Amino acid sequence: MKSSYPKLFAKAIIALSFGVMAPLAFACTSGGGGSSGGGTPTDTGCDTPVVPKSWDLNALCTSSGNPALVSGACGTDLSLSGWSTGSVDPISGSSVISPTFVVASIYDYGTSGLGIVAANESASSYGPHSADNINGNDAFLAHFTGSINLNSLTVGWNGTDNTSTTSPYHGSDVNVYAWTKSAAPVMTDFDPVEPNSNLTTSLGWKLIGNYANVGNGSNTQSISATNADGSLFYSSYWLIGALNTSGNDAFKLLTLAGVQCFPGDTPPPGNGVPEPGSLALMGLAMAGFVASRRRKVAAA
Ligand SMILES: [Ca+2]
Ligand SMILES: [Ca+2]
Repeated sequence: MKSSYPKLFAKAIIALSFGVMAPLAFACTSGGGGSSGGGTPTDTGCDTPVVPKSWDLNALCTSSGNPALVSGACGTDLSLSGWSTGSVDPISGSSVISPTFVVASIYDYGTSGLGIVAANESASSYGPHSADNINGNDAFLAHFTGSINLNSLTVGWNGTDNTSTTSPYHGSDVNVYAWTKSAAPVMTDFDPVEPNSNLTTSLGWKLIGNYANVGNGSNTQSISATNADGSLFYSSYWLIGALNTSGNDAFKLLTLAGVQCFPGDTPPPGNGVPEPGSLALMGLAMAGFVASRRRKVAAA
């Protein structure tokens, strides 16, 4: 079959265009879709393949003292920070509920898992040192260096199985959210009045699941974070806390597991990668620049 030179040239241009366009067009579609036949990429996201990851927080998180205060570094690709609406009035010294999240400490209780100690709580044996929703809602913010789809967690201790008759804790509901914006989350912007309804997409948080009375020990809580089309949802920031308002929940976080995109595969929310909108604007700016150059060349 014969082909003229201009036709080959046009085909090469079309092929090049697709080669450049495809990563931008499909950057937000990640995982789940798999590949289709015919050699045409339908998804340049995280599906082929992803890297299974797991984090044993008791082993990985750097801590010191007794009880052991966690520094925040948990291995090479995860850092944790503690947040709570539990606070202390700076003048009276009494316990108050803050209108926003404020920084809280994380302590490592060995195989019982990590707990959150808010400013109005104590890290001692009898302090409410778990992630709880009494006197303020406590939460862990997990920041991964990569783009992660969290798919399970375990708790080392929970309020549901607590045998103490004097403890107010008799539940262990765990609430999981993922961050959706390109800029990092500002935790002090969080409005805790109705956390479950306000942690919406308008604030940048995507509700992944409200898991009732998560078991401890060998129980594993599955997490399913997907996009509307069923593909896996990835983010570099995940919020795991006792964020409902029933006020009897408590747990200590022991492990996290998920899958990670290959580096550069999909922009992870929270790591400052341009959003599709700004990529489109960049494309328009480039088109304008090229057109301007052409006009100048024509005029010369
Ligand atoms: Ca606590
Ligand atoms: Ca609390």
